[in-house]
Amino acid sequence: MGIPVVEVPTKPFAGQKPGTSGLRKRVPEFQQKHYTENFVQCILDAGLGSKKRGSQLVVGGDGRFLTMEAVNVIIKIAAANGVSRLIVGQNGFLSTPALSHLIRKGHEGKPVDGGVILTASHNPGGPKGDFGIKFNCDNGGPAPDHVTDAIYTATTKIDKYFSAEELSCDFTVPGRNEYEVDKYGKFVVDVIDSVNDYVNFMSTIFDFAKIKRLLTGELTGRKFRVLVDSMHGATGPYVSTLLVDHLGADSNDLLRTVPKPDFGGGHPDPNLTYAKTLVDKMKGGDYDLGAAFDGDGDRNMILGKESFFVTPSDSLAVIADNVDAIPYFRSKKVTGFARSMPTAGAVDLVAKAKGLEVFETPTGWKYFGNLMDAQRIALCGEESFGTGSDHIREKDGVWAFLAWLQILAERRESVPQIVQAHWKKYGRNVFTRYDYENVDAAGANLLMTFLEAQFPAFVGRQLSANGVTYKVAVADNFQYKDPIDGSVATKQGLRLVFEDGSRLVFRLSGTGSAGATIRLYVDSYIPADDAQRLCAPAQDLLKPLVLIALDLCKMEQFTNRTAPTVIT
Ligand code: VG1
Ligand code: CO
Repeated sequence: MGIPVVEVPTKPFAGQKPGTSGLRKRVPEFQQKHYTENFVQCILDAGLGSKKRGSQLVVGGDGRFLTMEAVNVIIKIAAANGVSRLIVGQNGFLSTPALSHLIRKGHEGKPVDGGVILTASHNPGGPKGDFGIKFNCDNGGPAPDHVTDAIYTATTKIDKYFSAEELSCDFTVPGRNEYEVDKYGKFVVDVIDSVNDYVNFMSTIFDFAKIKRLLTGELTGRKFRVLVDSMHGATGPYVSTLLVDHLGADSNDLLRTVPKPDFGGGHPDPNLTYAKTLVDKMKGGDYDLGAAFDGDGDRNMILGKESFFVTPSDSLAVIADNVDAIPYFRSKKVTGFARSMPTAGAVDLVAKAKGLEVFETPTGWKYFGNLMDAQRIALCGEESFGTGSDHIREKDGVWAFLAWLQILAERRESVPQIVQAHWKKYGRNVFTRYDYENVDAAGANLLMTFLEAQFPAFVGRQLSANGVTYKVAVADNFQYKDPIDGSVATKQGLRLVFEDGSRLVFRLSGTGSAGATIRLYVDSYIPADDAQRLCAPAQDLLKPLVLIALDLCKMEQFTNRTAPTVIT
């Protein structure tokens, strides 16, 4: 007699619709009876389909509040649905990039069919914070729209889930756990070390010896100091092992490396607002490179000496321009790059110069997956502090930081020198994003409708502020046709493209858990030969387009907000 499979009657919950990156809600919502169970059952049914029985899945997350409970639910439901094996990070802990890698790597010679990631990424955690569940497919990437749509449809119809209620698994200790489950037979939970595989993988992508020589001073005769802020999120253990054990950095230069269920009360979002501690410490000038990462470890912020801020759009373009510095890229054919639509167009200019393809995709990493699988792109990024390559199918904060270290070891120039040289070569895409968080959803929708209605009349119009004039070349609601499978994503953001390549984008967030968030993206292009303005403060250069944008959308009238919640 094995562990019994129990059929539990349930009812659908409204709103279990995955957004830009999984289902994200406040913790109390997930704590409702059957809420998490329902969603997990739907992931297994609709996400795996006919592959469900006998499948192998990786499970883990950023360690936020509710992680342990959710892992327990997943183990019991997986066992009762005929899943054959779960590979679970110790304590349910895995960064998003590490999890993506584990899916792709396979397990003991057998392919892995997908993974469940427990995170709300950069959203705050704790009993009143956010929790999230995301399904990734067998390529290691976030499920594409047709899969998340199917999961959502299942959540609207569910009337029962299956659970091996009596199964109890201690996933705080690495090792194999075997069970006999009624109906399905053997069920295995392999609890694995959360850090080793990822660290080993990084050592095959980068030249650790050379990075170590940079950090210790052997390369240049001067110690190169880094300052890293893990914001009590998932990257702490990875960064400690990599930097201290492998690359010779000083452990005192690693901040907030202990993962906490509530991120120490902070907002684990690596930008100039929420990673202020790092920004302030970098201002002193003692450190050459600073980096911060988000809750689940897929985002990164890069700072140079004295807090010189590298915009994520520039970071992507600089890495693209220097792919040859990174052993992984040298060992393969780099065929193209991609960026999400709101991301500034800096990488496009690099692709053009190198004669490579460049793709513009909707917001969200899931849209890069097909392009990577088809080997059309090797590197991609988003303005929202996401950078990554086809080594996995998620963005990867620690990877981006190591990429910068490798480039710095190769070029032996400072971060500002490298970025400014880049502008002098390609021109500069000055970028900012204004977020209006938690605004009234009706007002936000009205703003978008109001703006879109005017679009047909915009083309050819000249818009001016502070003595600068921009002429509208394109005004549309962005639509993307995936060149690999032909699927179409519509209504991905309102976009105004100007004749000089500058752009304005208006979009509603798909990751919030309450109200609506309006994002305004501003990308202002300064040509390389405009020596006077090229290296001027970003704020000054962006001012005219920001004023134009706020006026066009009547931000204050529709939202009652005179200023954004966050500027990045
Ligand atoms: C935001 C970002 C988007 C990113 C997504 C997930 O989405 O804008 O670029 O892919 O978060 O990032 P939205 O819909 O709120 O604008 V993470 O680090 O939360 O997995
Ligand atoms: Co994240």
